[in-house]
Amino acid sequence: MNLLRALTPVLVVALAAGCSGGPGDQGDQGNLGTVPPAGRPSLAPSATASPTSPPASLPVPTVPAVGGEPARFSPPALRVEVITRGLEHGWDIGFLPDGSALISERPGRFTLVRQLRPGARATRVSADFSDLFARGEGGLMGLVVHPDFASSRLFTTCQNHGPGGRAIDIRLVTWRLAGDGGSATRVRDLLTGLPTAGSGRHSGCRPSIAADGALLVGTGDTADGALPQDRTSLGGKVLRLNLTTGEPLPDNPFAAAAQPAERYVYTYGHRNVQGVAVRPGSGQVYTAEHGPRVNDEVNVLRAGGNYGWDPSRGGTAGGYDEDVPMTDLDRFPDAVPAIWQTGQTTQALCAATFLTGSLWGELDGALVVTALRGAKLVLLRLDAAGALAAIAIPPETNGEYGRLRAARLGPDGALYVTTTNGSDDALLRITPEAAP
Ligand SMILES: [Ca+2]
Repeated sequence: MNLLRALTPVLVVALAAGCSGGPGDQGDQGNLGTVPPAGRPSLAPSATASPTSPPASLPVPTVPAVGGEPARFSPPALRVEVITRGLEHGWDIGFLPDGSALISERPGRFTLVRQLRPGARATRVSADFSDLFARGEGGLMGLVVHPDFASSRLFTTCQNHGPGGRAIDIRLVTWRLAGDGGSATRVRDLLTGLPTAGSGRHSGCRPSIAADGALLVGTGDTADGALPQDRTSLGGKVLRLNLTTGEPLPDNPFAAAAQPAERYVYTYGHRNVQGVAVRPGSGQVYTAEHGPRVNDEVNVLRAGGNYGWDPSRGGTAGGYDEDVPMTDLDRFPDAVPAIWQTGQTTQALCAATFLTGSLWGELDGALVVTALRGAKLVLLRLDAAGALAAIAIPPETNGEYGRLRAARLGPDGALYVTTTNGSDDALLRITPEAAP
């Protein structure tokens, strides 16, 4: 209980600041939680579980959950700089070869930040969002810049599609940015048919590019209890596809499935995945996932793995029963336990990315996760095999900036984070205080 005792003073302050509100993405900020792990895999995820290696029939190992609190470490002091303000729910950040950053904002807006330093000039990028369905948690969401952007000027977003205000689906859309950065035009719908809710709830949706160039997409279950365990639905999954063609990759775990949607599925049994991070040098992929009122999760992905969320209780419960465990090992003994759960309060974990480079000193290699409701960054140190070794909450970003959403490592090695409080949101640049 040492961790709990250490956090108690902060918890009291956070509670005094008020912590009402619903679960997940729409919750209030300020609820710290206790960061206990609900599970620690005794069988470390294999470093060979890369996106390129698994055969379709790879069995998911049985990994017993072993409770226990993680070790805590004291992070070095961080410097936080406000690069720009005036954003509205900055959802994701893409870095361009000219040193600028492209930000997607949930109501349906691209903003180009021309320099990555405080006081940077931010300009609007005109784009057609006439079909965007921006409601609740849905709208314009994640974004990836294509690796060949210097020649193609392509980037791909994930967004709710609903012309005339009627929710149709969530889709991946590829855009081309004009040479002057003043406008973006649609090139193609890369993938359509991701389910959506009329409320916008649990829309996901985080694209990230894996080490092998595959596009990985974390999706949400749209608060439909049947979807997470239904491998023929694209909701409540991590998808894996070709960034150029939109086709599922031939070495996906269910590539031979009769139903075309299932061929995209890399992992299933998820609730709402909004963080997808590729561990440098290992090919391991980590996700951050919203829990219900408890147990947000950080997971390491295994191709074909079931992550154990089933609010339909095997189809016996109608609707969406959120009292089931985030990883239901009774119903799915082969489900893959999280490497960390937030415990009895929700942090509303959102984005995830790895800190890498000598700039970060002792934090080099740590996984950083943003929290919406928790309004903080969480740092996770992993061991060589990929299991959680220790955890820290930097005080500089604990409540100071409100809800934090996007997290991407910039070309300068600094961490860039967006706030998501709804008005005058900021792009933050975060580096170790001791860095030059
Ligand atoms: Ca799970």
